[in-house]
This record gives sequence, C-alpha cells and structure tokens, in this order.
Amino acid sequence: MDLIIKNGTIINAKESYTADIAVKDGKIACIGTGLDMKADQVVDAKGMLVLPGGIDVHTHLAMPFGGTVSADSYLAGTRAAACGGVTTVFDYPIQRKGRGIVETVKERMAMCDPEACVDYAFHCCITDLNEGAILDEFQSAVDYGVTSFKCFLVYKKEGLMVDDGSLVKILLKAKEVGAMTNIHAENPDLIDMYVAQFKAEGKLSAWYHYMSRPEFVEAEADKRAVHWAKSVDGSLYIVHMADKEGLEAALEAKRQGYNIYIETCPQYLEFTSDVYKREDGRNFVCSPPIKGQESQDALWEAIRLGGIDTVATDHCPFQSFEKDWGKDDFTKIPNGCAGIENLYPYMLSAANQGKISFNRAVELCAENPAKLFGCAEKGSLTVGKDADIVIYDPKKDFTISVENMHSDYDHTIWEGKKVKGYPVKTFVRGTLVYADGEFTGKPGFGKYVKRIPKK
Ligand code: DUC
Ligand code: ZN
Ligand code: ZN
Repeated sequence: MDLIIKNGTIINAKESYTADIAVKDGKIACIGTGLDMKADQVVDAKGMLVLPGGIDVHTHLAMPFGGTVSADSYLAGTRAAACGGVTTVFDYPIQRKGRGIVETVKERMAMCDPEACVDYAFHCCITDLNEGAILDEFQSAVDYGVTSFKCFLVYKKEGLMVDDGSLVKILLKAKEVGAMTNIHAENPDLIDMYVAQFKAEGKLSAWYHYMSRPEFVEAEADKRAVHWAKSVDGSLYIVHMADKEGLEAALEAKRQGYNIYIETCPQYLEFTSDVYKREDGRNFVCSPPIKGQESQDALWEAIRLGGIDTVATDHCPFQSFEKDWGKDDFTKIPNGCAGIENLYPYMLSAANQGKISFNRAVELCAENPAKLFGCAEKGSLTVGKDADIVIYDPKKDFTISVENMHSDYDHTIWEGKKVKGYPVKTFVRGTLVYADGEFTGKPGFGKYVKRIPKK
C-alpha cells in the first residue's frame, strides 16, 4: 500500500465508525480494523476524525468582474482550498456572446490545469444563447464533463443576465441531456430602481448595497425560477440562497417532489445585514447581500432539517484597495468575499459545537456536492473512490486571520472568527497537500474532474 491511516473515526454522511483506511494508486483500496499490510506511509489518526475531502462547488477564481479580476488565481485559490480540507473546487467560467461552451471551458482549463493544487471541475455560466447554437452544444459540453449550466437572473447591465424565455429553454435542454441548471436569483429591475433612488438621495454607504437588494428582491427571483422549473419539470439548483421567503418557496417545491436543490454559503449563516453598517462594511459586499436575522435562522433550520443540499462559498475575494473604490459609493465596490479555506472548518466547527452532526456537515460539503454534480469518484470514504481524505483534530482551537490563510487576498471577512476543531492533514488522491498549517502540495497536481450526467 502507499498509505494507511490508522485508528481514526471515519465519518461519512450516513455512518461513523473507527477503522483503518488503506490507499493504493490514489484510490481507497481497503477499509477495516487492524489492517496490518505493509505501507510506504502510516499515519496514526487516533483521536482524530477522518473525513472525505470537502468539495466547494461555487468559486470564482481569477474572474474578471467589477472592473478588476478576483484576487485569487487558480493557484492561490486551490492552495487555500487544500489548507482548508477542500480537495475539489468548482469554478464558473463565463460564456460570452458568440462563444461556445466547450471553447470557454477549455480556455479556463488552460489557465487552471498548470496551477491547480487540488482537483477541479467547471460549471459554465451561459450569458447568450447565440441564436440557439449554445443549446445545440449542451450535449457536447456534457460529453466533455460539464454537466451544469448557470444562469444569472441579474447583472443585466454587465451583460450576464439571462431572460425568462432563455432560462426556460436552458432548463428544457439541460433536462434532455441530464444536466443541472444553476441560478443566481435576484431581480435586476428592482435593484436598478433602488440604486437610482439611493444615488439621487446621496445614500451611498455599504448599507445601501443591502437596502437596494433586500430580502424580497431575492425572493421574487427565487420564486420565479422555482415556478419555471416546476412548470417544465427541470432540475434547478439555486446557488447562494440567502433569504427566508425564497428558501420557503424552494423547500415547498422540494416537498412536492420537484427537482429543486438549494445551496447556501457560510457568510449567510454567520453574519447578518448589520455588517453593512460597520466601518469596513464594504468588505462584506457580495451579491446577494447578507440578509437579516430571520433569514439566517431559516437557513440554519433548513440545514438542520435537511432541506438545504449543499454549503459552498461563492469565493470571490478582492483586495482592500479594490473594495476601497466604493468607500463613498457602494455601487463601485467589487462584489465578493473570501471563503474557500473557511468552508469546511466552519461547518465542522458548527458540528463540533452541536449545531449539526458531523455526518450532516460531510453530507453538505462533500457527499451531496459529489452526487448532485456527477463526481462519481468523490464525496465519501468508500473503497474504490479517490483517496481525498481530511484528518481533522476536533480538539484544535483555531482563530481565522488573513495571516494564517493561504490565499493571495489581503483581508478576510472571517478575521478573528474562532473555530473549534481544524483540519491537520489533507490528502488529494492519496498525496499529502497540507499538513499542520503548511501547504505541502504542488501546483499542477490537481486534475480535471470529468463529470457524469444524470440520466
Ligand atoms: N456575487 C458575488 O458577490 N461575487 C461574484 C459573483 C456573484 O454573483
Ligand atoms: Zn452569484
Ligand atoms: Zn457566485
């Protein structure tokens, strides 16, 4: 064997037990108690939890956005992922007018492949149907391993928005080829109306970012997307759900048996809209904005009861000087925050403190992402799967700071947050990429994950 991890408590979504895991050629070869085969490397995990690697299904690395490019390259973002126990990262390339899906993905892959420190996959944002040519390309995209397409129901002026007719066409075509339609739900017309009003009134602080995109502005778009998905029986994945009213509509559709899936992000679980009143409120500006306490409570309730399917980050950091562009005008703040290295520690800390079970944290951050997005080799500690493994010390106290993160950004909204328990080792396909605070991997080691469509 190449590696044996001994005596740890193995946590999958539906089971916890003490056993050894043996790894050969990047795969989990055997799980059992008292394994005594020879191995090049033996790790004693007594007192530790042994978890499947996290899968962050929502990141924007090196993304041109808000007049700049997000601060983490593929190298920095995936290095940080490794150090937070995330072993697969999904990025969102943006298809632009006149361009194809596979062409768009290949272009980003050429950037990502030499830099990736963990495995990676792509959803593709569709911004223009190119007179139907894009729909004709869905099958080729799926054959290429891209089994999910994202629609922005917002960012109209930026040229990213998809109208309702196009959304329905995408839902239908995606259904035909076994793909998922992901949506960013907010109502652009209401946002434009409020922005114009607040500008005219000279209300330009970060608080008015929230006030121009409050709960009901997100809820309308959530409900509209759910309505279209129900009408054509499509598979809909609502990214970064942040508001109670939209959440309830999506949960109701799920209860009725529709293929509606819900993602939320740690920033919506930890903070409330009050952060926008802070002096550094602009650093928390992301879209959709962080909502009020009622929404946060509803999100946690859905996490506990099983209605939310995944937690991912929407990792899209910008440097302080870029956030400062909007010091006196919230419309100039690039939208996005850091999170890739905090996702798994944050959710596992919630488990460690009794808010949810460790199994549920693993389900939200590893097993469900793998299942929903066709990563057949990933998501659980099972014989035959990739040996993407995290060793987690439940007793380790850790305080998040920009100083102990492994990204390229210069500040974090998570500064000072204390978590109980922390990953101490991360293996990607059996190779150690992180140990005790240090990145030990190599850029270019990460491999493209070719995903399998639902049929
Ligand atoms: N929202 C953000 O805050 N950043 C990137 C894209 C998005 O939709
Ligand atoms: Zn979004
Ligand atoms: Zn996003």
